[in-house]
Amino acid sequence: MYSLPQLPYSYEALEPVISREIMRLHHAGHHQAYVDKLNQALAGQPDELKDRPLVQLLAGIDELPNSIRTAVRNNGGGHYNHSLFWQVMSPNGGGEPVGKLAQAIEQKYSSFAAFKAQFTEAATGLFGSGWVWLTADLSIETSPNQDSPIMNGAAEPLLGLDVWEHAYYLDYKNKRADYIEAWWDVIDWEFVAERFQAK
Ligand code: MN3
Repeated sequence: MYSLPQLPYSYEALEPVISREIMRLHHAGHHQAYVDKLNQALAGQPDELKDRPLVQLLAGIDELPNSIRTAVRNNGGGHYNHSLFWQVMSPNGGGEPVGKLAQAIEQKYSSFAAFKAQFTEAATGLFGSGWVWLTADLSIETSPNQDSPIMNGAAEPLLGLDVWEHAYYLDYKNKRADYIEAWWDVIDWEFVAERFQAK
């Protein structure tokens, strides 16, 4: 059985970038619902599927039984994506990465500012609901709905940004670009760098 992970900070910790109200609804409401529906989908399935680690469950999404494939895609994806999203943010976040991650980003994008501009463009341009990712090989990718790079068999992403309206609408209304711009102030680059160096 999957369960809702605790946030590594309080609901109000990311204010003013993300309000207490959004964090509470997003974590205790939306994320909890993904966990509950994932558990419902797996109930009655063989132990092999129930016991399979989430990353492997999602990597093998196309081989799952028809009857649960869409539910696991949406809700297992939602659980995985949000579990990462909470961790890539911190009340002490912001600034720029340092060390090997900083060097690698500069090598690939020429500067952190250029990387930030490209990531922001992908996030503002994504139509509808979805996510923007910094993948393990430092590419910028988007995915619709609750899809995740690991569903294509790729390595786990380093960083993800939720651009579903539920992530910002209460605070920013239709101004997605303002949410994205503010979000850079809460990115936990230390956490992202640890993921980068652990791969
Ligand atoms: Mn969300």
